[in-house]
Amino acid sequence: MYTQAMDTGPKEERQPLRSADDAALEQRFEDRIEGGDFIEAKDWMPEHYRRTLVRQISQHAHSEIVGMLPEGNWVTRAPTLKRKAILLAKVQDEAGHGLYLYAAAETLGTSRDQMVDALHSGRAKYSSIFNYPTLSWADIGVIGWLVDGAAIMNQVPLTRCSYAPYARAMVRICREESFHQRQGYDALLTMMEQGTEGQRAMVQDAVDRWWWPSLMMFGPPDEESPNTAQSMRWGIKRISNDDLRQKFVDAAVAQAQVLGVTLPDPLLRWNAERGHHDFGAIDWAEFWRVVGGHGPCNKERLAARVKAWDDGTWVREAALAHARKQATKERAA
Ligand code: FAQ
Repeated sequence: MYTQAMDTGPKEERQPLRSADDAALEQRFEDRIEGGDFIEAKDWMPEHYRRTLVRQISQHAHSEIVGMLPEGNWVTRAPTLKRKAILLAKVQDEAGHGLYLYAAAETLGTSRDQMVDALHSGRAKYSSIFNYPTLSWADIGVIGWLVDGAAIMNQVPLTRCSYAPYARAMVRICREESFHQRQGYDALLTMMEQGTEGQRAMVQDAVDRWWWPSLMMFGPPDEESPNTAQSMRWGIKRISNDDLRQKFVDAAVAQAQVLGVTLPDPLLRWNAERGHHDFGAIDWAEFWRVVGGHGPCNKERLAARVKAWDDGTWVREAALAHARKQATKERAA
């Protein structure tokens, strides 16, 4: 089940009696944030800020790791050696992103084991998008174009997140994500420009299935997003869910035209007054169903992660035994 948030304590910030020292520390923290300063791991921070970061960063890390599964499914069936090599590199990059992010979250005092346990026991969330199946090779291109495209839109502002270790991890991740997006778009362009009628239909079918879930990646509408206001005050999130979603839609329209695919939304049209595209209603009931554990692949994804963790026990044990042996040797030398 995937119904619970990261178990990092009660949602409401408890209000213990604050000493004058605490109040001064908090004021100084707020002033630093207000002044655009970045917070480092050893700096004082309010407990709620710490918990919010652990929640977001660990969920982000889990998303990268679970996100390897839908694409990993196609590594053995990539159509050419070149596409296989690119896909392998991409999936490995996602593993690396997960590791940077777990490391960033660990600087906040939560261990990797605790985070992994929260994922495996269903207490932690991961992105809704990875609970959808990859039915054809075109899905791999569309994941690069739309899913990585949405991820970049959301993650570039995180390179300016007020928590410096997260911001630093995001700089590297965003560089790699931009390669991911371009490889997906390139694979689709090849199919659309050089492919058969059947391949073009396959691309359109994949776009039809992934478009709306990609819009959901940005999270609930601002007025229904419990975390946005505070996260923006703290400079964790720099742009709201709805504003990022709108930027993504605006960018995708032109890219779809170049590709020659139709975005599956009859209400999608340019609004000159707003200077943005209007778009149809998102099925938020579907989003919450998927987040609540009832998407097409939730059970399969979690089972795959738990199995990978269990199968890797001997590797972790061997690495620890090796490290102990090395330490003993060094002490003896
Ligand atoms: N799926 O109040 P908000 C990728 C939850 S990485 C599931 O708006 P917040 C790379 C949210 O956690 C993709 N749950 O929350 C890749 C909260 O629940 P909680 C992941 C979602 O945190 C590509 C509740 O709803 N990216 O794609 C989702 O302020 C290809 C209320 O929401 C990140 O994690 C969702 N889509 O804003 C890998 C980026 N949306 O925790 C492989 C960093 C919301 O209170 C292949 N994260 N929820 O119980 C963020 O920017 C934010 O956390 C948001 C959500 C924007 C995702």
